[in-house]
Amino acid sequence: MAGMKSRERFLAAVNHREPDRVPQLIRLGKEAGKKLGEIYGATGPELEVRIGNDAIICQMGINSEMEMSIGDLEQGETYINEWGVKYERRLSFNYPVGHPLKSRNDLNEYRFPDPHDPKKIEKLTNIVRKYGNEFVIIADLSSTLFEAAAGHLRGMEQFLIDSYEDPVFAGSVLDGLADYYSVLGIRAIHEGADIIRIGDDIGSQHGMLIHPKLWRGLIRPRLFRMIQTFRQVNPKIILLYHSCGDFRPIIPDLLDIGVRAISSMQEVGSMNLSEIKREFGRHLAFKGGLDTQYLLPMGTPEDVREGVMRLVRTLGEGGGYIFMPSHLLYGDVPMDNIWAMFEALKDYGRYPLKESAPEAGVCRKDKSGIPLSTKGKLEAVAKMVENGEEQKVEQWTQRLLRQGIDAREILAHGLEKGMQRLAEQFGNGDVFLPEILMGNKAMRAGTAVLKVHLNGRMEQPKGIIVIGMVKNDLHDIGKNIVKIMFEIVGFKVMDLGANVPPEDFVSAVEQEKADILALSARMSTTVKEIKEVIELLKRKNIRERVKVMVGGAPITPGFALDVGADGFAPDGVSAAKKAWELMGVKSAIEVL
Ligand code: B12
Repeated sequence: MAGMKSRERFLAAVNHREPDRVPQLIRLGKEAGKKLGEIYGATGPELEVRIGNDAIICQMGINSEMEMSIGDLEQGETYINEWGVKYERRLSFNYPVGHPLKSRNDLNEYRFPDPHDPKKIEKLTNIVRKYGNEFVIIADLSSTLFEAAAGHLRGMEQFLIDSYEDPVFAGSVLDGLADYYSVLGIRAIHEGADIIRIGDDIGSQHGMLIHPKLWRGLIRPRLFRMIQTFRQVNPKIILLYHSCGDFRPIIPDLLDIGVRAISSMQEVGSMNLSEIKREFGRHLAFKGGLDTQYLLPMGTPEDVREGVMRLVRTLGEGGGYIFMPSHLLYGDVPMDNIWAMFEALKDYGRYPLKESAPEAGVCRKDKSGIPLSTKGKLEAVAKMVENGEEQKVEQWTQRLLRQGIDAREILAHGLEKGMQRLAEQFGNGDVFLPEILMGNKAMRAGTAVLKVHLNGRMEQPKGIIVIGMVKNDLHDIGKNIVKIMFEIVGFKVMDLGANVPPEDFVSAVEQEKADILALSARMSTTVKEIKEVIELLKRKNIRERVKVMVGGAPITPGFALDVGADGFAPDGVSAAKKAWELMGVKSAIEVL
């Protein structure tokens, strides 16, 4: 099987046979293309061949203009294309900013571009001529329906409203697109394309962007019609469907209507890749999967190696897998990680997979002995908390612990940092309550892992702490972090929750024989409640029996002093250190 040609290798994999190695189709964004282009001295398809791709994709759909250079546009410069869509140059993208179907009536006058136009097929013809013998040629007709209608022709919000308010109109826009792409697809097949790629981004991090029922009503029948048309021209034509994000609910539908391969296999939401391989792997081939959100830009080369190995082993058994990152490679991916990805695919992608190279080795260390880019890994965890990715936070926390990263580091610079950033965004109106709650859940999943880990190393309870939000204050996210920190460093914590009246604090201190009372206030309007609690402790003659710690964003060290508190701390980690100090433990600094 050694020395297979690219074409043979790719087709074997798509047809569920094990080739000599896992085929590759890595797509390059502008900056990554430029960097690699300089190294390899090539551009375009030639560069793709040089980096080892086994297929060439020819973008023919409406979204091809988003990334292809339309002349050399300046930042902010705009142009209107033949669809009537207005694009604006933003960073390295051309964003659709104006839509031709401003009102529903506009559809009556609207003329779709002519799919018979000879220019539409020129690029594909050249690619087939030059590369068709050796490589698989993919004619890419995306964005095909939903994304083309919503993102380009009508505007996302408008089209979503149309789908509910006026499904006949929404259907007519989609029919126009389906007709256009059917003709273009037929021409591509005649021209020699091996695979037709169709698709729209209909998935997000946590599920589908539109309800599967809506997709089944609006999109599925039109895709089916297109696929039937293509099959009439060439019964063997392979249909590859692409969506980013989580689109698992409609995978059975795709199989039903004749799709034979799917991408981009982002492992988010319900896209559990091993389950998907188990469930659909006999009939569907998969392309993509290597994470471009965290792993490639933020992981270490070792992480990337491990990621490639895991992916190839999860999706590659028995063929049916084409290696690719889950999106284009963008400029944020360090070159070291790109090389690590290439190398790892060589090492782990040979069939039979079980006999390819052993597990990735341990992390390389820099001079200070700290694993390379610990910062990047912690940042990745912070980002996951921000995204509310509970499962991922749990897995990564475990993983970082296994890699020898200190639990306290993970807590302070990963989990807590993510939560704090999320809260800031909430304050600015950039995210809303659901995101806050999901972030909170994700953080707790991580801290649960850390707690077990740290408790094992800590001494027995250092003391008892009563904690709560003062009266009228419901902001318990920060307090929960502090509580977890206290527990992690070995305190028994009695949490009274939020909106706690002064009397309840005082009686809990008495009943629990608390060593420390930790009072949290998050609003300028509730900080005065701290004073009330301390006054009541005094009136009950128990002030001297308990240390009082205060905290919360509006609290300053000066305020703490004024109200006669024993300690203040600005965040969870320093709150825990402070608590040890208040207990008279000299080595508090060594604990955290
Ligand atoms: C999330 C949030 C909410 C959520 C709370 C959910 C929850 N379960 O906590 C919801 C939506 C319910 C909410 C409601 C309200 N909110 Co609000 N909310 C926020 C927000 C965005 C984030 C707060 C947060 O969680 N921060 C993250 C945590 C990690 O930080 P932290 O609390 O500061 O905690 C850290 C430290 O302070 C310290 N710490 C905390 N406690 C303690 C205790 C001790 C002993 C120690 C040592 C240290 C310590 O360690 C923590 C960890 O690092 C802030 C905006 C902002 N800019 O922060 C507004 C904010 C706090 N909210 C505000 C307001 C006004 C309200 C509402 C009145 C709004 C309304 N109209 O409904 C209500 C009031 C509800 C109530 N009665 O409490 C204002 C308060 C303004 C002020 N005057 O101070 C803010 C600042 C927003 C703003 N734009 O001004 N809110």
